[in-house]
Amino acid sequence: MNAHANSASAAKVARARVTSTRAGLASHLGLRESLFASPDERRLATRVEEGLVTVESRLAEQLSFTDAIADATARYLFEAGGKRVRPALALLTAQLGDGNTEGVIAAAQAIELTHLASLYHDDVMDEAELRRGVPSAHVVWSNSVAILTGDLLFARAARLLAGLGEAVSRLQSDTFERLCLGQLHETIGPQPGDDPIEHYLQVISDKTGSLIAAAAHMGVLLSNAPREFEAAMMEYGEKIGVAFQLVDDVIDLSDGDTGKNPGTDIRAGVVTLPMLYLRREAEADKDAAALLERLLRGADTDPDTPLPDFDSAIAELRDHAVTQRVVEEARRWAAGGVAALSPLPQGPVKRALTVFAENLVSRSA
Ligand code: GRG
Repeated sequence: MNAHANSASAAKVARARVTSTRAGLASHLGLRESLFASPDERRLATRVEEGLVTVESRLAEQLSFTDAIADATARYLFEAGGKRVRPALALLTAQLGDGNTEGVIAAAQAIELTHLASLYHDDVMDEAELRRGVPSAHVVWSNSVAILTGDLLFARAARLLAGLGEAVSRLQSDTFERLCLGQLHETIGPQPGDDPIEHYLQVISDKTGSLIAAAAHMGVLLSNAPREFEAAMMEYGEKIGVAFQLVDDVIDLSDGDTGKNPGTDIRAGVVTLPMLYLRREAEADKDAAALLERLLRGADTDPDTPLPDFDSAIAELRDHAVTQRVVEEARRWAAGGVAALSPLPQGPVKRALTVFAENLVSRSA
């Protein structure tokens, strides 16, 4: 493909993504429906949406490595979808300061590229078949290609942040370190003496909370917002990030629009909080022990082989009290995030962040 055709195609993709990003902002953050009633709130929504449009088209331009293979592999998951939650959050918190500055736009791209890079790597390690409703990159190409694509994306994220100051580059490195540590601790599992549930919560704080916290923090850092909001944004992002992951654990048990079968994570042997709670319950309750056994029989089996008993065990787990407890735990984390917003002035940003946290949890209802 020549350079002109390449950029025309990137622009077309960006336009399509912008449309779905707008829908994504409305549906995933739930902001349009539940928030933007007053003129202030509508102005805020417009600024965040304008920022998302810019981020989306710049990302499409960023995913060009003067190498047709690298372009194809790097664009693959970007074009497959994604909610763009992290850039939306960075743009939202930036409205506490000067709004969509060039630094904020660059950081929002870098955060999404870091997220994208981690998805390529994660799918290799989890041997995941699907991502964003399409076959995972390692299934289409190979493990090495997927890993190297993640590395390329991570390199591009670092370049976008170069020159934005020491605090920004330190935040990006610390976040990257936590992503890797979270993944490492998940891979090796709890060690003797570790509580498996505390271990899991630490893993998801590192794997998911850290990047969402960094997104919220970057928005404040790069918009010249008051410094005293920084710690609040980190705490808010971290806590809603944990809530977000816990909700994902519950969504894994449902028929939804993820393109995955219910219980895909459990079948792949991925640890989730409903399973950890069930394990704890199984120590004292024989019905829980029987359900756990049926679920474990399906774990690590070929995902293409039908397992009707595993499917019905997943349906039972979905309706089980342990899953309800995970939803309540997610609500507590989200409420902790909202409580962290106390230093922020009353206004549309604080209200949007509150609605965002609340809507995160209601995704599982
Ligand atoms: C190369 C940056 C890098 C990291 C290596 C693999 C790894 C270390 C860390 C794994 C981090 C990871 C994949 C955490 C899961 C985070 C998560 C909740 C993913 C799903 O996020 P959504 O729902 O996805 O926002 P979309 O597709 O909507 O963007």
